[in-house]
Amino acid sequence: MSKALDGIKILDMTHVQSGPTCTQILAWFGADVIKVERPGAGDATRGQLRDIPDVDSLYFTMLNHNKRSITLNPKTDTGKEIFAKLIAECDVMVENFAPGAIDRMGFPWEKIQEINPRMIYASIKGFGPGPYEDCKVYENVAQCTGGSASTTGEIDRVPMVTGAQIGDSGTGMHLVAGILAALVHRFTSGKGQRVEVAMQDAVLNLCRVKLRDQQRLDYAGEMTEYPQYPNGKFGKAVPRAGNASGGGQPGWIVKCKGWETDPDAYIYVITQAAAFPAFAKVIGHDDWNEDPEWNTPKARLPKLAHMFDEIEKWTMTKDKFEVMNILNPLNVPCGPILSMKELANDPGLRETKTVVEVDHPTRGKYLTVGNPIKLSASESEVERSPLLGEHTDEILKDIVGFDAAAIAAAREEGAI
Ligand code: CAO
Repeated sequence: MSKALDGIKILDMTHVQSGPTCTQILAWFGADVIKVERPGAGDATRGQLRDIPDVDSLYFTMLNHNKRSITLNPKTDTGKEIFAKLIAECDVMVENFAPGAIDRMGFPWEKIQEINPRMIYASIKGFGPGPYEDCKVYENVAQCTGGSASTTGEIDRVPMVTGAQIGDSGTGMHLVAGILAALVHRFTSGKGQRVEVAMQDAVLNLCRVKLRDQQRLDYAGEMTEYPQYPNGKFGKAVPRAGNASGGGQPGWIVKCKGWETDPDAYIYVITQAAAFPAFAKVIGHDDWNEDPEWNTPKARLPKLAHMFDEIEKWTMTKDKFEVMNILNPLNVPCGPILSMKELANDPGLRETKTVVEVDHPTRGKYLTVGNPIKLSASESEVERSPLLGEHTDEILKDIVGFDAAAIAAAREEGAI
């Protein structure tokens, strides 16, 4: 089966998480991703959070599948020559170094365009143009500056970062969309272009509903579906709302049987209006269906805390999967809190290759998340991440046109 991005070459100057997430997706779609790494060191994540001494970390392997690795120092003379040739031969260059790092290597955008006018040059930075444009940024900085931390957490408690890597992986996914749009545009324009995503912007985009709520709050001074209504206080900014659904249908996390000992014995339930009568009946509150104090969404709004307490009395009599099995046929949207342990062993996720086992020459077998984007005519097979510089010689021969003597000289110079 051919792959969607067969024939597309990516010059991958990414490191850590945000950029590698982007290029890994492109590799899964079939692009030839050439990961450029500093000679002797490589991507810093190869050595971070290591579980096995001297073996590439899971941090690295799980973000760099299906890529080739070349060691190259573009700051040396021969390194510059090789890098220029790679720019000439590739379709897309992706980087997420600190602001100005690629310019300092001697390759500003103007020079890249001169070498290859069809090049799509995609970058991730922490912030867009403005007072913070030179700052270095990691995941949680982006979550804090993009509106996520301010709106996440328990009511009246400290701001919270979330475990989902919306700053890094979220930005990487935005960059994928920009690169694919630029590739399509190149078919008609014949020209490359710059694609830039700031981590702050990507997080804010993912928090778009909270900017919606800010304007609703500015207008009305309160928001009736937030847990602060009607007894708590609203300030000037969108407050943290615990586990409130954030949408037009009230939801909350409630305890299930076993919660005393199992930290994940909980379920999220949403009291969607259309399914409420059946939901009320199954939890033993058929009386709510006749009572005007309960039988409309508006009437229920000031009593959501009490309503979820009553729901919880019922969910605590069943385990989270029993609750799901009872509520699903009633069209009540709900989701058990699944731990990483449960997800790792979920047969359905293995079946769809969303969770896959990969074999690695120095670490052995490990689990990873496969491509979550399923294309019917371009299936993704997850291949192990490359060892540092594993493909240096083959790339220099096949793409750069170096012979064995030139490769040996480049190695002697410290360029590769
Ligand atoms: N050969 C030689 N030098 C290389 C090289 C190579 N193959 N690859 C990178 N380098 C050099 C860079 O040129 C840079 O040198 P100068 O500062 O002298 O120009 C140097 O390595 C360090 O790069 P850096 O400043 O990007 O790395 P850092 O560890 O200090 O910062 C990070 C890391 C992530 C904070 C920063 O890269 C950044 O802000 N990136 C943009 C935002 C981003 O993507 N953040 C998410 C990271 S994932 O959590």
